[in-house]
Amino acid sequence: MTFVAKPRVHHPKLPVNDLGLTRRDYEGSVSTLCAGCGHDSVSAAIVQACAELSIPPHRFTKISGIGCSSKTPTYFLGKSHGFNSVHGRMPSVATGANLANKDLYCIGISGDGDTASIGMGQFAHIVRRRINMCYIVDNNGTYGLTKGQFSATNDKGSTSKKGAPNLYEPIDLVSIALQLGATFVGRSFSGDKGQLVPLIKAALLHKGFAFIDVISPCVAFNNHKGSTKSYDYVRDHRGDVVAADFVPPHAEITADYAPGTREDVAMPDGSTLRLRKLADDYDPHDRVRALAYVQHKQIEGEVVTGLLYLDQDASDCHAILETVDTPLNALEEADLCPGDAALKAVNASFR
Ligand SMILES: Cc1ncc(C[n+]2csc(CCOP(=O)(O)OP(=O)(O)O)c2C)c(N)n1
Ligand code: SF4
Repeated sequence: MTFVAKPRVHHPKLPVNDLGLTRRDYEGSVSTLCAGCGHDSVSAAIVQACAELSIPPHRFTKISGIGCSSKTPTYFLGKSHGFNSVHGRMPSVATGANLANKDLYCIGISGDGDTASIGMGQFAHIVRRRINMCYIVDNNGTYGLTKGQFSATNDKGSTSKKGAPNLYEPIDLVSIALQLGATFVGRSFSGDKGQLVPLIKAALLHKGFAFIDVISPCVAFNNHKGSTKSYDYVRDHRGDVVAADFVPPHAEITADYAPGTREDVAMPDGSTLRLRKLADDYDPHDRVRALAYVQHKQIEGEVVTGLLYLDQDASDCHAILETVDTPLNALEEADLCPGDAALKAVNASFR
C-alpha cells in the first residue's frame, strides 16, 4: 500500500493531553483518499477522540478489511498496532486480537461493502460474540475502491452517478446490530465531528461490542443529486434522537440541560457519558423500541443519528468465556501447564 509520511514539524503551541501528547502523536500517514472523502473526516474524529481520552497510542489496535474505508487506519494512530486484513474478514482478525490481548483498545474500521456484503456473516458473529471493541462502518452506500458499484446499504431508488436506479431494498446495519445484541449502537455523519467524537470516545470505553454506522459520503461516485448518501441528502434528512456528550473523569458535571432530558451514565474508567434526549418518544435503553423507531424513520426517508441504544450492564466475550484477568498473550508456560499430576488425573478420568 502506498503511503506518505507526515512531516514532523508542527506548531509549538499545539494543546497537549494528560500524557503531554498532541493530536499529531495520534495521527498516521498523509491520506491518499480523494479530497473531500468523508472517510478522512472519520479518521480525524478518531484522532481527536483518542488524543482527548489520553490513552497512549501503543494501547490501541486498529484492524480493517479492504476498501477505501479500510485503508484509513494508515492515516490515524501511526504508533499503534494494526492489521489491514482481507475483504470482509476484519471481524475474525479483531476477534483473535481481542482474545489474545484484552488490554488493548480495539478499533475496527470497515466499509458498507466490507461489512454488509462480503463480510455480513463475519459481522453477525462478532456482534453476537460481544467482542469488546469499537466497530466503525464508513458507510457511503457504494464500493468506492472498485469505482462506484451499488453496495447493500444503498437505498432503493437512489441513483448511480450515471443515473441508474438501485432496484433492491437496503440492509440497515444499525437495525442488524440491534437485532444481534450489540450493547452500544450509534449512527453519525462524517460531517458532524461534534456528534461523532463523543460517540467514538464512549464506544471505546464501553465494555462490550460498540457499533457506529457513520454516513461518510464518497465524493467520487456517490455524492450527486439522487444519492441518499450524499452530503446534501444527509444534511437535509438528519434527525438526532439522543446526543451523547463525554465528560472526562474528575471534570465538573454542570447542569446545563433542562431536568428530565438528561442522564449521566458512569463509564468503566470513571468518566461520564451524558445523554441528552432530543426526541420525546425515544428511549435509548429499550432495544425493541429503538429498532422500531429507527425502521419507521427509515421508511420516512429520515437518517436517525446519535446514540441509538446503550446497555449499561453490558459484558464482553471475556466475561462470557470467564478468561483470567491477565491477557492470554502474557501467560507463561507455568500458568498454562497444569503439571504432570493434573494431566494424569485428567487422563484417568476418561478411562
Ligand atoms: C475477496 C475480495 N472480493 C472482492 C474484492 C474487490 N473489492 C475491493 S474493495 C471492494 C468494495 C469496497 O467497498 P466498501 O467496503 O464499501 O469500501 P469503500 O471503498 O466504499 O470505502 C471490493 C468489492 C476484494 N478485494 N477481495
Ligand atoms: S473513491 Fe470515494 S470512498 Fe474512495 S477515496 Fe474517493 S471519495 Fe473516498
